[in-house]
Amino acid sequence: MATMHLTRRRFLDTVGRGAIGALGAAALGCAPAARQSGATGGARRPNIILIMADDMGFSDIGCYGGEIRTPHLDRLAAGGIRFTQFYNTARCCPTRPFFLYVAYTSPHGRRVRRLGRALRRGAVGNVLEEEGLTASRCARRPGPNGTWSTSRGPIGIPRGGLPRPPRLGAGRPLAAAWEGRRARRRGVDKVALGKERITMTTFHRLSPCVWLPRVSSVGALALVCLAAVLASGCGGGAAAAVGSPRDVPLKAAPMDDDPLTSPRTEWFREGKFGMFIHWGVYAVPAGVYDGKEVGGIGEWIMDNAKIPVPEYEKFAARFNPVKFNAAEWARLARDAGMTYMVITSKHHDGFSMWPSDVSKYDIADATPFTRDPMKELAQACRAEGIKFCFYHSIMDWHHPQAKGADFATYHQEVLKPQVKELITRYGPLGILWFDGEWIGEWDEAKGTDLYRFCRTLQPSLIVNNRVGKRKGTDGDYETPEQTIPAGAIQGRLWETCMTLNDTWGFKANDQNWKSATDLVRKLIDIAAKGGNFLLNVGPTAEGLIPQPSVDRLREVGRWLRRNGDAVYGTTQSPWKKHPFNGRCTVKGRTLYVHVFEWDGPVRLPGVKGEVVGVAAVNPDVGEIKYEVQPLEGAAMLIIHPPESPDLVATVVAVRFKDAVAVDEALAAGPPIGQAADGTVTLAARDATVHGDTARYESGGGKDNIGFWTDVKDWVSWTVRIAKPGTFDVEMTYATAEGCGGSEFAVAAGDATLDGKTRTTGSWSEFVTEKVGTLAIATAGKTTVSVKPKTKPGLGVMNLKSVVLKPAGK
Ligand code: FHN
Repeated sequence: MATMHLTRRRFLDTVGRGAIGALGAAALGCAPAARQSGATGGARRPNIILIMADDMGFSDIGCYGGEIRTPHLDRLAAGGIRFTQFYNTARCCPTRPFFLYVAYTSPHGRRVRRLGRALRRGAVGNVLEEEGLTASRCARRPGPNGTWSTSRGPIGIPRGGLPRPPRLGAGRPLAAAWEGRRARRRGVDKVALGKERITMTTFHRLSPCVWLPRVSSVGALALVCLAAVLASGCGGGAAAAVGSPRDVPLKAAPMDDDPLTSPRTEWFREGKFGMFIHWGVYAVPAGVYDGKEVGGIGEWIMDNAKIPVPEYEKFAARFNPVKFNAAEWARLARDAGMTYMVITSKHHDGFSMWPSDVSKYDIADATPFTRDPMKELAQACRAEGIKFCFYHSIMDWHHPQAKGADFATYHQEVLKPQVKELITRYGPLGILWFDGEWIGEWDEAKGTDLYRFCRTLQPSLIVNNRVGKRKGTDGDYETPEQTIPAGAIQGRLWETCMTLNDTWGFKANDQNWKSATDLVRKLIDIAAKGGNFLLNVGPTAEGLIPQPSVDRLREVGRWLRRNGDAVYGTTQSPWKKHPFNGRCTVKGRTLYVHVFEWDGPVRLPGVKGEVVGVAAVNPDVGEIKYEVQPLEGAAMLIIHPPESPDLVATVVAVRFKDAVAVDEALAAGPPIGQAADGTVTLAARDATVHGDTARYESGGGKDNIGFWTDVKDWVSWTVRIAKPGTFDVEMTYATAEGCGGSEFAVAAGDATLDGKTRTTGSWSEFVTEKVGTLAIATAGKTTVSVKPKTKPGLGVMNLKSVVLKPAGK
């Protein structure tokens, strides 16, 4: 890559002229095409001279006054990407190449921005392919001595993409930095492009313009500003930085839409990572009452310390968060890479954090604080492009009618009116996150009614499953708490909520903070299972987010800024169990391999489809070497450790020619073998679930297949039998009252065995029963399955394991 030094005056001159050119081009508007089609010979040369230093990746394009490798550019043009006329007989130098495309008001602004991002990631290939254009010659190494050839010949993009501007002191030329780094290894400092030296302040700001009519610097400055306005006007802002989520708007949808695929939940599925905020009166005692530390989570102090209502109300009178700064909270969420924020409007203590017309126990009437923090936060989030959402507790320890027979009054005269206030005053909201639904006064019917009430007020709203009784059909998505499911939750959206330390609400003495590395890896683990991560902060009564939380969130954000593409908008991994210390996610034709710890090469069995490129998402980790070895009709992808792995998680992007495809059996990992005594243990966590309702559930003592409400769903395991024979089949399962009597068949290869469950008392009272015997005559790989036939009750069973024991042993 060449570096050129230009005096500031020359620079302004250049940019000025560049801008004139761009404006000129823009003014020429649609003319360019004509110009293009009208063969350049006759048409007046565009008054923009661009020097497209080849490192912009249009290697195939070739510029430098050289002829454009037309077939390629024409294909680009054919794909609707209008930058042909730039390169034809022209040398020019855009301050931000893509700005120039936008200047052309190309209708493909979004595509151009994607191309921009791809360029930076050196993934031109797949974008051009997505544009239906072949770009075989894009990703190539820089010239032997690290300089970019100035020949008219194409030079490409360093494998692994273009260097991201390292965070250097202002103004330090990038190229030099890039070359410097190489150079330091080689001991030279600068490289040249022909007789010119180019300094690039940021990767895309190439400054030389070597041939344009002179303009005064003031004129140039004015034009630069105009160009900036143009850029912001036309293109809606230049390419979003790599690693940032798409800004998906809230979208309304009919009441009976399917949350799993509805446009209404698109932003949620894209965003992946949110900030949970437990903030309220409980931050005043901060875990201490009567001079004693109160055990348990901070926001439960009223209940844990059995504080009488009048006593607890005194804390409200002391709640005065003068240091609260909504913009700082919203910015922190954005800097952490979070795309939505869920704050407690009212927790179980019944205190309303907004001025409510139906309660005097609120921020306006019960505290000295005169502002509406929820209004300020809603505005600050919108300014940062973060979806604003509310947590709201159905349980209310303060309101006299919120329990027992009076609950109906509380329900109709407080709960629903307050929910309406929240939606209509602070909306449109992203999510209403209900909680406290476990009280006896609440039931499914009320849940369904409240769900419809919310969605009628705001059809684009998302509502969690705690609007009902956390059944698999309640609300729009599941909310595992403080735990990450062992496997992907099939057929339902889900979101793990978790504390940064051991409490949701602020406790002064709780300093048991998770590390940033642990948090990033949890986010990856959750994304690899198709879920969202709602990570909590508990601000102080003054309105400050504890510094340890701030530090960790910022660090998570730094990792996401470099690797976010491998999280935002991804879908779950094809591997249920990852044969390496890490996880995988998928987006389009790219498989992202997130390696937590390198223990030699990563081996991924079962890859199907042609791998067309492997590169680190964050090029700072260096080059990625890989191999693809044949494996039982598919392939084993082997990825070698890079020079400087990311100690948090190294993300490798594996691009496929077509869709990411994996052979499930091979991906499921090695078949389950027999123990020394010939026993085969088939645990729920290792099962492959077929169907949409049944799924593996873990955490909270659970370790079984549950939610098995569809008799068509079934489970299976791949087993390798070394010692064939007859086996006693034992099954460990549980069924609630009235749910026993499900008939099922256990099969191993061609052998089958029928069985019937009985009521065990509850979904967590497991029994182990012998179902019968099965003969497995041949050694080798076979599939063992459990398929229900009938289901008299709500669910077939909760299945913990199936064990095959050599008969008579
Ligand atoms: O009791 C609450 C608890 O205080 C906290 O709000 C969590 C967050 O998900 N939800 C309940 C416990 O499940």
